[in-house]
Amino acid sequence: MPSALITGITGQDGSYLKELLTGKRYEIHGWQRDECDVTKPESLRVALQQSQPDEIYHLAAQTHVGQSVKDEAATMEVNVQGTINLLECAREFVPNARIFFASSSEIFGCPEESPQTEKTPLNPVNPYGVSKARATEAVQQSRADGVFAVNGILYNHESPRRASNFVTQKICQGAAAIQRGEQTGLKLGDTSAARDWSDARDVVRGMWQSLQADAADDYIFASGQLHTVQEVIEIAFETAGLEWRECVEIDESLFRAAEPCRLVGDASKARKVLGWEPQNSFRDLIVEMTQAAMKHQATRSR
Ligand code: G4F
Repeated sequence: MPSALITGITGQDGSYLKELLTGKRYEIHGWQRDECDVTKPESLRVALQQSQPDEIYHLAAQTHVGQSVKDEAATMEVNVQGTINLLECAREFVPNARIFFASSSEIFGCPEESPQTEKTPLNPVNPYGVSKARATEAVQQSRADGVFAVNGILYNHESPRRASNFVTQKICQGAAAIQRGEQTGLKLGDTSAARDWSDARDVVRGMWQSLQADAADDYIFASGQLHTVQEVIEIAFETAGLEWRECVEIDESLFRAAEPCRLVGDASKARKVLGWEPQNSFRDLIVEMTQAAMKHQATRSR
């Protein structure tokens, strides 16, 4: 029976990955922060020696871009030092383990080219992007030293399990709450912002596929399509049977000082080498998230 260790197992991606690997009959070891803290090497050493995983999926991170501006030091400690600690401990105590690192499109920031490929130069524009860029390079260094270490360069990926501080879920839950009369309006930042959104379940499948390949490498996981926050609003409010113009208010305090530019990914390498095939479309995903939010809120208020 293969074994896998997932850091950040309770998050959106970790919970889907746990389900995927359970279906493949893996023995799963999951860490939440109170069980093993990646910023503490001693805690890592004990946990790795006990679990002896064949595969490690390093998903734990400070993942909110806005929060990274407010608390840069904590973002760097968890995202950069935490990843370096994990790479070093794994090399020493489980040298044959295959390691997946959840990198981000934010490493490209304002890139020279669009769409981006695995060869596009890094140019992050916020502390979160800088932290993921440094950790991505640490993973590449580890690979050069002989470790089977993969960077999955993940563009935005969403699902009904997405936390509500990310814009798609904020909109879908907001529309559902307004429809039930529990909320009167929804305040948003820059609705012209565009992202390359995928379904988290498609991305998680790619994580697993990347560790089954013959050799370790870097892979972009993205839809290759840009959509705006405004499009998310229109699909979600239409699904909830509401007129968005009567509900959405722009709040300039929610605008970000530094936005990345045209982050859209070319996933042809993952498609070709790993046979990765995303299954869900942007529209279907937003409809599903809105319907799930309506169902959840109805159950809660019963
Ligand atoms: O949903 P977001 O907060 O996601 P963001 O910043 O793109 O980051 C996510 O994707 C990255 C790439 O995969 C990950 F690395 C990262 O960990 C995270 O998963 O914001 C999306 C866009 C931004 O342009 C933001 O300015 O939506 C805009 N936006 C407009 N109004 C808002 C809001 N974002 C949030 N969170 N809340 C708003 O009210």
